[in-house]
Amino acid sequence: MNQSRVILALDVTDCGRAMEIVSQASPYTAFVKINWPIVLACGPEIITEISKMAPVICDFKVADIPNTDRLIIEQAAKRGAAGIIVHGFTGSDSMEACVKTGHSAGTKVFVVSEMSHPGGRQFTAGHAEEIVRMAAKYGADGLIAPATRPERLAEIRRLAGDMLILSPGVGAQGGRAADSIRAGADYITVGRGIYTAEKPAEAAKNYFEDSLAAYRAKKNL
Ligand code: OMP
Repeated sequence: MNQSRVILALDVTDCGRAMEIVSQASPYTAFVKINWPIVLACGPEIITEISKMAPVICDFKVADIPNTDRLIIEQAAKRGAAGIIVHGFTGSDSMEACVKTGHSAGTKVFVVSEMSHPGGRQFTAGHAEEIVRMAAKYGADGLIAPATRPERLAEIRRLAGDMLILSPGVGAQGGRAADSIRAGADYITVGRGIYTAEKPAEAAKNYFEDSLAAYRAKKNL
């Protein structure tokens, strides 16, 4: 992995174009995050294909009973996922199953705390603190917290201790790279801001530079 603080959200359904963007942007990205659109368009082999070029986070927002969570995470890990994103609202037994399965399969587990879109205020915001505490209790590797609300991101950071924070909402949703890192994110997640840009590599480089400068300043590096 390089020193990048950028996660590329590859929500692209043209498989050839997706691989092109990964190869152009990979010098500037720490992880490639894939979600259902690309998996449904290109098949689950895409997890393995992209893993050859960059570590892949499977953003499957796993949210089920413990047994189903376990089966999903095992399959993603088998395909090469370095990380998986799960929901926390499913409760402690599901959380425990996700973390246990992920760790025994060698996959990091990231838990959604508060979502970045306006609707994220409606239900997730009111339970984010409880979800953060539960994720910490069961040993999750990190959290997802909104770049669109730096004040909420800062509050989640305060409760998160050493857990990683991955922060979506930079670019198309209005969040800013440096603000998110300063508020407490370890990584920013950027989709449309990179893959719809005329020059994705250039866009990725800009996010790379802004986030890394803010990260170094925050860590006194
Ligand atoms: P853009 O809005 O195009 O930059 O994409 C953001 C990416 O982050 C998408 O893949 C979303 O599914 C994901 N995301 C959010 O936007 N908000 C959240 O609260 C959580 C996620 C996520 O889990 O990554």
